[in-house]
Amino acid sequence: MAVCASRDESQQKITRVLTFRWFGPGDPVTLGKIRQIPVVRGIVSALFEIPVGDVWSFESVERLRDEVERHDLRLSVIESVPVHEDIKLGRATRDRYIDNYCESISNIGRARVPVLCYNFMPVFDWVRTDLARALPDGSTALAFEDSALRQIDLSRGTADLPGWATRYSAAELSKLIDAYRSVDEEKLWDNLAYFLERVVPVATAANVAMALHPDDPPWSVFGLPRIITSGRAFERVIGIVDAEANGVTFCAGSLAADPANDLVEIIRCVGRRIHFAHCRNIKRTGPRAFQETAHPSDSGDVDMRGVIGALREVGFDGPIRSDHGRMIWGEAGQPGYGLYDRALGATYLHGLWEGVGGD
Ligand code: DNO
Repeated sequence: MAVCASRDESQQKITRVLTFRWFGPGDPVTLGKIRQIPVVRGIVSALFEIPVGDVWSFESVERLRDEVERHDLRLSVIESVPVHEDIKLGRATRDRYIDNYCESISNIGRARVPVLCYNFMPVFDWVRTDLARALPDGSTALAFEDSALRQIDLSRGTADLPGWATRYSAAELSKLIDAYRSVDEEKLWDNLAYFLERVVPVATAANVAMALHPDDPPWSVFGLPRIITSGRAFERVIGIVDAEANGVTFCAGSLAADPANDLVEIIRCVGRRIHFAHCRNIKRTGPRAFQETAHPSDSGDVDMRGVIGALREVGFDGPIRSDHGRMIWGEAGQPGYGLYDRALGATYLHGLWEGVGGD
């Protein structure tokens, strides 16, 4: 890779902590249960009820933080404050939404939450074509196949789409997808740069580390542009605004879906601009096809020991979380976000970290 990130020692203080995603008071995986997982001390959460584009008030972030702290855990990461489509599309109305975003960042900083994870994927967040693929051991996992994605009929809106999608009606969705016809990859990069140039100084002042999540899967879906797909893309992001607060989320599973991505090399190159790590595993099952697996290296294509070793080597000291567990032991719940397999993943990741000499 051409340019490596400079190791700027003036990095703001983020503590390395093993974290767990919590979807708020309605999550059946309660804070009380999370507290019983050995080694997990941090929570990753968000205010899911706030409409995209609105300001997150200080009081609302503070309430979330206090609820987490009542369980003797700390709110380590906000994942995510979603970026309004008008910003990604570069519409004239974007400035208003960027101002709101800046205000949310300031409030998150004031509430002393050190990391903000976000993404810049047009229309859809992560996408899968199967939420319960049966694995040989009797568990189920999320899976993706490009050929199956092509069978999904978006003229029915997003109702049929498995995954993490904002619910759009058929009419809204077709208007939005049409609007992206004039936004190619370079235009999307321009719109990302416009956004970063405005939000990063605010994040720096608020002591919040911005952590851009890679696109999942890391290629175009439904003909929409996707740009955060590789180590090269990460380098380009951190070069847009050369400030410590402008960083990325290293998501092993998202990046590994493309066999061209060498995870260890990406970590070495991006270095201290990795502010947050999602450590999950996948197994590639064909071209543009994969299924998720248990976290250990021998379950899938991610060399998790190599990933953790490289994070340690570059001096990573941010939050880490296990991600997208399988459904095991008869657990029913939100696909990818049950308790058991993610908890197994967390203790495994902690063991690897200890094994490479981390504290
Ligand atoms: C999937 C997650 C993503 C992630 C967002 C970040 O489970 O990793 O939904 O939260 O893309 O904005």
